[in-house]
Amino acid sequence: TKAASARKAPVTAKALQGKIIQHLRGTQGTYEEKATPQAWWRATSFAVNEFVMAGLTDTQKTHSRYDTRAVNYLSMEFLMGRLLSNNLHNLHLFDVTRAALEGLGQNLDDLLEEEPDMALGNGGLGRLAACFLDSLATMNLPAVGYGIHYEHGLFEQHFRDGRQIERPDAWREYGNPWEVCRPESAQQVKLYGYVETRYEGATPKKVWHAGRTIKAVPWDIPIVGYDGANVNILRLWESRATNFFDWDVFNAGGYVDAQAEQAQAETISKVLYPNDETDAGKELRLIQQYFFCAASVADIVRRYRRAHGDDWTSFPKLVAIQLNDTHPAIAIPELMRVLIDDYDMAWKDAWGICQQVFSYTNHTLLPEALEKWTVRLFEKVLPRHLDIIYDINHQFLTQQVDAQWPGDDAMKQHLSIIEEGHERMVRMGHLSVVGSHKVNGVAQVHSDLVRTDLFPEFHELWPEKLTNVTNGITPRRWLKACNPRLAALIDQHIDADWPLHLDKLKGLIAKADDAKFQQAFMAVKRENKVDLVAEIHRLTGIEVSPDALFDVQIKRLHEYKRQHLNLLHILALYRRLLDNPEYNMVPRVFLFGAKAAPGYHLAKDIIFAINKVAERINNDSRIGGKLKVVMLPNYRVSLAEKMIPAADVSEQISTAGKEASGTGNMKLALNGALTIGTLDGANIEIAEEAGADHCFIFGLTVDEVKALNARGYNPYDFYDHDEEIRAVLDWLDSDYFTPGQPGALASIKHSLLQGGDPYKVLADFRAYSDAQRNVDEKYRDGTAWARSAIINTATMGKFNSDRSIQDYVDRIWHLKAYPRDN
Ligand code: 26Y
Repeated sequence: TKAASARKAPVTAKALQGKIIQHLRGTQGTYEEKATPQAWWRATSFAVNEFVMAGLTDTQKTHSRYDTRAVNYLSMEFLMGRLLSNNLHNLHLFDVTRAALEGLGQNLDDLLEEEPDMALGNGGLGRLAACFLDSLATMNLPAVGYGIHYEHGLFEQHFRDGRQIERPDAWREYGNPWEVCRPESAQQVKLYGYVETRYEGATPKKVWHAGRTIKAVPWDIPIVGYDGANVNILRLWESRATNFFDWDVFNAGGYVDAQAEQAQAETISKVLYPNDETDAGKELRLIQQYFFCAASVADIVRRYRRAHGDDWTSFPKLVAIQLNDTHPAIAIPELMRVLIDDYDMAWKDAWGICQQVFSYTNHTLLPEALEKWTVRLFEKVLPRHLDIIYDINHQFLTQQVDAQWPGDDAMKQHLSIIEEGHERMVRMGHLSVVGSHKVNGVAQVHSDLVRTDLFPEFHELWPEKLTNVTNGITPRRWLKACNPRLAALIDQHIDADWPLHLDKLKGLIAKADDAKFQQAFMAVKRENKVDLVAEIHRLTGIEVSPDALFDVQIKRLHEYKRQHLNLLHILALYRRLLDNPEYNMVPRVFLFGAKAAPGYHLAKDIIFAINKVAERINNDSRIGGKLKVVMLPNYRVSLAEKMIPAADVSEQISTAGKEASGTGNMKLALNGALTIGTLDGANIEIAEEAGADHCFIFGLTVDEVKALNARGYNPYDFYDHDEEIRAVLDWLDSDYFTPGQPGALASIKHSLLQGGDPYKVLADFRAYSDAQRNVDEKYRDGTAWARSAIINTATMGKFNSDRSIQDYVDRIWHLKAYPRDN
């Protein structure tokens, strides 16, 4: 026991100091007395990189020696966050690096803050991809992540007079020590143009004459597994102008035009689209999708052919491709195109390969997030792929659908990949289901709804295809690295290899009633709160007390996630306190972190409202500091790592049926926060694991929401009959929170009344308020709270992303682990 933490670092502090100094002088061109914290961070990262690269080389040799089957995880988003701390922990270099730096007069914690977040994702979907890469490497599974090397990740959020302002994120303005450019593996990607049909042999041949060719240059980021495991790669494609197409223009005096072409080509990987869940159907986004899918498919085919040449029989045995939502669905017709057009494979054989290779993860049921592209746009950008999609659709409708439902034209229309209407559309979800052998949802209730509500006919047609893989999170980043105090306490009581076998946390259940352990556990929580108090003050100037209950809602801003339900309840508390200064409540700090999509006006208004309400409440001396509200700016992975260890309460209050899974809910519970939540997404499974006594479940269930919709929901029923609801909504509409600007917050009330309250905020308000009363009461009983907090940490083993990955391996990928030879 305690083996992992006792494991010796692969280097002494002294030797490491030498490496850091060498990089400071040799690669940074500076020296100890002059170096900035940035330069120290870089030098340290380069020193660590020597160990990373050694692991990478060993792993790659192993994979090629055994000709391993691998999964290729295609995702538009990888929300990696910072890498130094993670890599130090996974390599068991953290303590020795701290010591080495101390000897050089540097503090590791300070240097870690120098690293910009790698924010190449919006939220849950992107962070899930990052957690999965950590697990795949840790489990020694051959895997490559494929994505886009965005020059600008998710925007930086500032507040100006309480309103969200976006600034571009410049994560690699000064280069990034973790990435390696691989120009030798660059690919060409074609776009636009037209398709010619050549009648030469027995079957007519289609030839795509592209209008443009773009170069895709790969940047590799090593993904370090935990505890001496493999080092896999995340390969991110950057778009460049091809260096041969513009010489004619150039030589004819078109130097400036040639630059314009270059700028256009480089636009493709310029910026991450900041929308999650609302598909705007923009041409550039389709081009981004195709760009990285085409480059990735070409790379996968190149790797295969290096070992197998033109013998395709092993291809489906060695290649699995996972589609992270429908965003990379264009990879399906792209692989068809490559096999048929470039390698002369028969249609049937190519299709057989595709269906064995692809699988698709669905992350949402929200209709506005289901991707559709107009046929017109497809025809313009990807004419050959449109042909192929028509062929796929024709085969599917005339063979499979007609066999199952003979002569049923309504069913054909319903299941067709092409949606008929005044503008014809390509349905990417349908394409993904038809082209994959497995389709999974991301939590049990979500997968059930995928089967019953989203794709019921597909489920009838292929009863084995739709399945569930409940999401998970990596305990290395989300407990060991972000909460070192709790990790150290856990190490004292159970085997130190819990970061690999998270079920071992169950060993803490026996300590849940132990007064000394309770005390130690809550002392850790309090120290984490003290750290966060300082950070809150640094970021906002607001002073809060670590003795208050810390109530945390951190996630993208969305109506369905209902930050405004939380806000209405805060207003109710404030009103109760003003009505009765003796109103009995535990002092509470409500903490928010959330970015709104720049074009999502109501979401931005909710941020504005939270900030304005916070301003008024935080400066109201009448309520004796019992209530504080703070929205921290620029919520991102590195800020989550500071907030989660300090949370007492985890707000997971989406309308039932709307949050596919949630993963923040898992991180917070793992760090000892108690969930207040609806029976939605993974909350259901969290409550099952922790036990109902250790969570605060409230509100309408999925079935009750459906029934309410069926009989007709009228939010005025609640506005008219619940005095408190009416009072807080009217209050928001006054100028109390925005002096001199009455109506500045009117859009919220408007959406909840005239707008019909699509997310049932008012219907759930009373139940939520009652559940919050229970939170308050439990917190007064320190022992009961400590017990529940411990039980939450102890029972979250299921939500290890290693378990999710094992489920993918067993049900979908069928991979074998290959520990590296060294
Ligand atoms: C189509 C485009 C606008 C789009 C871009 C990003 C659509 C959706 C997204 C991102 C979706 C997302 O992050 N979904 C979340 O995935 C998590 C991981 O499975 C879930 O836990 C979470 O419930 C879900 O909202």
